[in-house]
Amino acid sequence: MTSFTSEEYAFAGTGQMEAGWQTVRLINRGRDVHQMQFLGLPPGKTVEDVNQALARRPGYLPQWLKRFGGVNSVASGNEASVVIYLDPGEYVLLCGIPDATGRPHAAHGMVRPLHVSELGSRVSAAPESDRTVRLRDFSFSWEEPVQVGDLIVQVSNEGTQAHELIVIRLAEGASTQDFLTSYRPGSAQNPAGAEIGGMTGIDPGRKTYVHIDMQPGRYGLICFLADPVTRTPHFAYGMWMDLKVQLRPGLPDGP
Ligand SMILES: [Cu+2]
Repeated sequence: MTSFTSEEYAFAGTGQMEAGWQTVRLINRGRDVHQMQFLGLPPGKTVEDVNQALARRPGYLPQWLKRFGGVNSVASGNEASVVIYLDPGEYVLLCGIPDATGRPHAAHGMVRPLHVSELGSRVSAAPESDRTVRLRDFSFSWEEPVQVGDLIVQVSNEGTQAHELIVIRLAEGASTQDFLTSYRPGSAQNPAGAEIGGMTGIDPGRKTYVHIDMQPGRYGLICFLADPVTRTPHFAYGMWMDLKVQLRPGLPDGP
């Protein structure tokens, strides 16, 4: 497991990892919600090119970046982890969550280079997953009933554009639509719920894994990524979902 920490506005952690399946944890020591995206740089592109693109169009990541996933939406004082497959090459680690003015934290310095070396001698395997959530243009599919417990959920992108998964633990009586309605960039508090992690953007065809601690209650799944042509966020096309998690009736309470 490789751990990173986030605060306003920087990541701390290693600058070098090995290729293959890697468990990545983000510990958020900041006040704001943060994420850590693993973005592959194509040959000839540098971190400076990413910074320049963000300076020109703050809200949009360049389409030439390869999206490998990463830890999404960790609230202040919390941590979350994912398992993602890294190819050898050069990467940027970046937080694309907007501040109150709509500028991504990346524009304040949450951009960091990472070198991924060739596969090491230790062969890494994909984890066994308890559940699969499929990302499509533009919906989530997650079979119900949802199990209770610390789950390893496979997140696979079966769409034609990049998608992300943000998991919200909803407040009593609130829905995912309530969360979206009361969502304000840069605000750490949303009366309708709190972010508990998820997977940052992954390219079509990519499979990743996220740890989610599912307790009885209600959850929301949201994709905030924008369509590259229309600039409309995917949730506005229907890419959100309400999930209910309950203990299975008829089973005795555990020890
Ligand atoms: Cu999406």
